[in-house]
Amino acid sequence: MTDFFNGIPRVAFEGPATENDYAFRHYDADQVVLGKKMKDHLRFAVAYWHSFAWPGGDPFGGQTFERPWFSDTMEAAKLKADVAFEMFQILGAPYFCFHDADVRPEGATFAENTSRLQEITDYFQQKMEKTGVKLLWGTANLFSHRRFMAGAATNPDPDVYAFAAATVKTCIDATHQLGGENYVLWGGREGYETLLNTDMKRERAQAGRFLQAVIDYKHKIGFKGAILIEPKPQEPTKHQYDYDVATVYGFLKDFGLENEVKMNIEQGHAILAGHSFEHELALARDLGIFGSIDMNRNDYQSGWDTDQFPNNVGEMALAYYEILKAGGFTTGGTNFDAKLRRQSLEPADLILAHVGAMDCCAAGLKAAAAMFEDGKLEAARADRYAGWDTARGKDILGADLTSLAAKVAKDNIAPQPRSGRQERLENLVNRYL
Ligand code: XUL
Ligand code: CO
Repeated sequence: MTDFFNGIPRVAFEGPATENDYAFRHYDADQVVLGKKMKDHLRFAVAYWHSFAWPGGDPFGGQTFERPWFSDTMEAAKLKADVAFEMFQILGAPYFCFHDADVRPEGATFAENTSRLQEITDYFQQKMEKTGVKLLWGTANLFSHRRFMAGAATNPDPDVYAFAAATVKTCIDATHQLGGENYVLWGGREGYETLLNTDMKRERAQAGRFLQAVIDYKHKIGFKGAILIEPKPQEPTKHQYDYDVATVYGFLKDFGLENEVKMNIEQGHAILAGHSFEHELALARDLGIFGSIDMNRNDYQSGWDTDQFPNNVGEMALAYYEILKAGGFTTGGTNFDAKLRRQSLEPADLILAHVGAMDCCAAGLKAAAAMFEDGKLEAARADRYAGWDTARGKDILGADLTSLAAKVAKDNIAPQPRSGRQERLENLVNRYL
């Protein structure tokens, strides 16, 4: 045991009336909701990078957090792992997620990066066996190091593509060894700063080839997890190719990968793309590519990817509603891609941020489940489209323009507008919160 979380108890469910900060008011892991335990609906994961590797910097100032593992040695990386697994257990979080660069210090060469990642992977494996904590997904950090400043797969330099591909191979290997249930690709630098120096056609083709190579490798080694792309429109680049769910779907179709890849959808990224979270979730579901979520929230005023812990239950209820409609998670889960504010210095802040986030997710899930079970929202939606389920509606959809013109003239069709009933539906949704 380290002494980092000294005095902090394991967090348990105590119900809404409790005064205890270190307790869940809504998240009761074993409570059955819609025939499934809450923990199996939500499948919570802690993001290693924000909680254990992020130093608290912003564009105007550097490190604010002081952590005993902030140094470049393997010893420090192991201390970080010790503390991380202590936190997973305090929270009862069943999963975690990591990038290679969060868990091992950067080596001088690719070979050194690989051996360090292997050493930490073995260390994780022992801890996972001991604690029962599992890996939701692994990923490669192809955006922090300066070699990736002009992109990884989409770099103008083939050697960077090669380095990125080699790195992804090692990260899929690590994920596979640890029984990871997914592997994520977030292309933070796969985009451009200025079109003036960018050959978009070439870069897009490189990204497509890279993804095909990832899929080939997954099948070659028998990795059974899902490959997930995480869309984001911009930041750090001015424009990112994986802009949003719709854009990525077009890209997947283009490269014949729509049945091989699913989406990891992040709340804050949806907002940056000018969508709601539920829009991205619903679209991915409808396209058959829904995979997993990065749960967080963006500040609605700043326009940055602020990666705050989620706390808007109303929004979260709508998100989980779409997930329930998708049939729930299969390999995916709820990863808290969220970081403390830089003034939140205490170890307790890390725990309490997750406690609140897990509780809000549980409250959102319960509201979503009630809404789902009640069926009133779906009934109203179905009623709005009822005309399309009639023989007349089906005939209209099948007809060509000439016959429709003849029909409208002959039958003197004069459509009568109907209310969309938005406020009525908003009132209905609020009743479940
Ligand atoms: C960046 C982001 C990443 C991915 C994993 O905005 O969300 O942390 O989740 O690379
Ligand atoms: Co994310």
